[in-house]
Amino acid sequence: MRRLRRPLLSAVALVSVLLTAGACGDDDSADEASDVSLVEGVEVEVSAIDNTFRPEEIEIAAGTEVRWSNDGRNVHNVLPVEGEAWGVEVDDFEPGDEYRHRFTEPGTYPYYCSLHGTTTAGMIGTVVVTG
Ligand SMILES: [Cu+2]
Repeated sequence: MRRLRRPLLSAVALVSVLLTAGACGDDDSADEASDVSLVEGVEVEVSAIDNTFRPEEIEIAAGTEVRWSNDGRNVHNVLPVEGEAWGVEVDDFEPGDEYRHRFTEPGTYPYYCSLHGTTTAGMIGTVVVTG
């Protein structure tokens, strides 16, 4: 039970640290974010448990950062159904690990865990990014 519910302040602090640090290895969206107003101080969390993403679908404004945390006892991954522009592999997403990605382009981004699901069933999730 490492991951207790965190107060919002903590999430804001985390985002601030990331922004201050400038280079975040997990967030590869910075380059394409120049013409999008970033949603600062907001982080939407998806919890990966065994074996479901919770919530399975989230809706966010473009520029918002999503944090996936592995709150289960198994390794998982987060793979986009289309492309390889984001996502995290099992080695970097063991129990207790987190992965962040900032979505800057409106659209629907389905994803899945290839260990416990397919692109259409099982351990799947969707990020809906509104403009
Ligand atoms: Cu999984």
